[in-house]
Amino acid sequence: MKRRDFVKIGTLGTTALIIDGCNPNETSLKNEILPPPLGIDKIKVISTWNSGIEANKTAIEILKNNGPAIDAIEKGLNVTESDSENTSVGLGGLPDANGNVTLDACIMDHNFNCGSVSYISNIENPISVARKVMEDTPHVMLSGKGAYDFAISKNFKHKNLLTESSRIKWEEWKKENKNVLPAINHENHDTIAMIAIDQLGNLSTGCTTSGWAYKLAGRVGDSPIIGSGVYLDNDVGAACATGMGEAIIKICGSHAIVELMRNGSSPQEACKIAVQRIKNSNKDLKDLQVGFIAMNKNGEIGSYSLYSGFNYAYQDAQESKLIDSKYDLDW
Ligand code: SD4
Repeated sequence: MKRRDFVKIGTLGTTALIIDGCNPNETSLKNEILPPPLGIDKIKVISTWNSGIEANKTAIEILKNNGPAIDAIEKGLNVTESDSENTSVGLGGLPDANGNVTLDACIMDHNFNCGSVSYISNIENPISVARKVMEDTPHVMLSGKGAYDFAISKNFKHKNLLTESSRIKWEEWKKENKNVLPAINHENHDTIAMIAIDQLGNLSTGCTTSGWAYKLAGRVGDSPIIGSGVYLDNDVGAACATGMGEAIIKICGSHAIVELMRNGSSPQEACKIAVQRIKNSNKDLKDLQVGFIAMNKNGEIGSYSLYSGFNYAYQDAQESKLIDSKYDLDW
């Protein structure tokens, strides 16, 4: 009998012994990489803010049916993008200073594939356009008119995203605030960033937003920037961000968290260290809210924000709940 080979499958530590046929004269045992065992107990979704609860419900159904995490992310985020009540994402998002709604979104899968659109207008579901950039082009990021034209070429429909109530808010802002930007604080947020793990143990992540309300025309935040708004290494974990994009970009926030997890930090510790970096790298912390969520390869989760008031939605096969994030400072 030849050597018995035992195959260790990835980080799951599963051991498989395959006997090749039953002929005693042909007693070869051969190595074969088996797919890891499926596990409905493995699936999990986390999303920023309470609007994540509804998005997670759509995402978890996909995962329960053994769908891939990337589908859960796209379809889950579509829910929030199409919710006209959410004034920070997609339809109904607050416009820029000129009254134009411009959107940022990105998506990343377990094989380092990623796609992104920034400064795109008149397309309700930018996360789906980002996925098309990832899958149908050799590029990672399309922006502005190019991103819009690409979306139209892929049969996305032109749509006016400025709802009547968002238009009225913008008119009031112009009148009352003399063009001073509202703070990104506990009252002005709701960008959705999501992480999902599927039955095969693969992670995906994505983020979609209309960005900072009444921003200068042309402004792009952290949300479409791979490494800032989201990052993922399937051997380690994933992280994503909400809050003031300018501060998140400066420390490549989501990438920093994944690297911290690679070096042994728990998701919670890694998010906290990233927030501390933001605290140390900005002199004026007034109104500077940032929040991170993270999940490692084993499905452990964590979060941290600079100020109180940040929460995130958790969903697994059994339960859905809103978790108050740990934080550094009280408002
Ligand atoms: C941005 N990070 O455009 C986004 C804003 C945000 O909750 O997250 N708001 O900077």
